[in-house]
Amino acid sequence: MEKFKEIVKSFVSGNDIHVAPLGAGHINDSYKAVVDGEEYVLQKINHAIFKNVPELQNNIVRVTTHIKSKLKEKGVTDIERRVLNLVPAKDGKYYHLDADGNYWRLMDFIKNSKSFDSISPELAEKTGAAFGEFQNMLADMPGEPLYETIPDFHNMESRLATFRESVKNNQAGRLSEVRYLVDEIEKRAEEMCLPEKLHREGKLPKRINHCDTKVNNVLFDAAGKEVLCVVDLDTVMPGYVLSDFGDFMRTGANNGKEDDTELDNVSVNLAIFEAYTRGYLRTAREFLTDSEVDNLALGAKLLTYMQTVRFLTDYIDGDIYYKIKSPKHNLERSLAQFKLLQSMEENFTKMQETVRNIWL
Ligand code: GN1
Ligand code: MG
Repeated sequence: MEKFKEIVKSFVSGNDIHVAPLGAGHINDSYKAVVDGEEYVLQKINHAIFKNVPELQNNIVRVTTHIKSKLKEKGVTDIERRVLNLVPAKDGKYYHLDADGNYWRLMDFIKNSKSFDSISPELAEKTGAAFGEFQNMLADMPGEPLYETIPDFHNMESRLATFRESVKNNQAGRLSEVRYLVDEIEKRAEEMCLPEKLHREGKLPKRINHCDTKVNNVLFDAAGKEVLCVVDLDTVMPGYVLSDFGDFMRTGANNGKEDDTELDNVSVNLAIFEAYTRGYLRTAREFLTDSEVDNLALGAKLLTYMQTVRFLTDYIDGDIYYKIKSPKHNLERSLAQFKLLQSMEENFTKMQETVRNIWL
């Protein structure tokens, strides 16, 4: 507790300081800090994953500053609830490096808000509109491209290269157990690298993406009706819009859980798929090109495939990236994602038609 208080005091002064755990991300550690009645979110940034914290924080400052100016232009009055606000440390930096080499940041806590961990079509449509609007507000952000906080984060070619390296090294001795899944991944490799190919041919642009479009990364008002803002901006970086679209479908349009061990539960939920597409295309319509729209449904398969690969890579490596809750957690996650992918493959024609019908 004393240590937490010292960290908080590197950002803001106060006499009465309380810190308690908050939320359940896979990557960073989050806390709620209350300083003389003022509420904040304190986070320890996982710098094994986000290796360049100053650049990471600089991205978030640029993105939130740009969104604030957009909201002002639109005449929005409660801007402090519509976008994250980073609190600078007393030395002016947007992070604090402690004596143990850990990086911390502080943000204002958005009051009277809630996020959802389960989904409905109504919620999916609002979430789609929120992420579309997020991309739309950032579509004209000036300056250099954002820093890639995790290089090649959603680049399938590079994910496969890493995966193949892990398979070759077999450092945890688990390969024989997962051979079948490795083969299933290889069968689909070429199809899943299509977006990278299209980009090289000049047919698919990169834009500012959120890169973690889960429903619980959207804050709603206390009644759960109106969207307030998009949070978790660590992975905001250049990418294909199909990635953001696809990652929502992977997480939201699944009848089961991401790590469901009951594989019969896992399948694509087409009502959620349709509702999110409706919301997303409403707010993203202004800036999207035909080739981006043509590849949205592929994005759902691609991000599900990518996550199958990422969880399996971590299992093969001996669980060095994701926090796990049981010894086979990464394998169970990978199998559940693969089941979802198979269901999307079965329903792919319907998914494409849904996108096309709403777009036209
Ligand atoms: C991680 O921690 P969380 O849930 O925001 C991961 C995502 C994965 C996700 C899998 C930086 O996100 O890319 O899709 O787990 N974030 C990072 O559930 O690797
Ligand atoms: Mg995240």
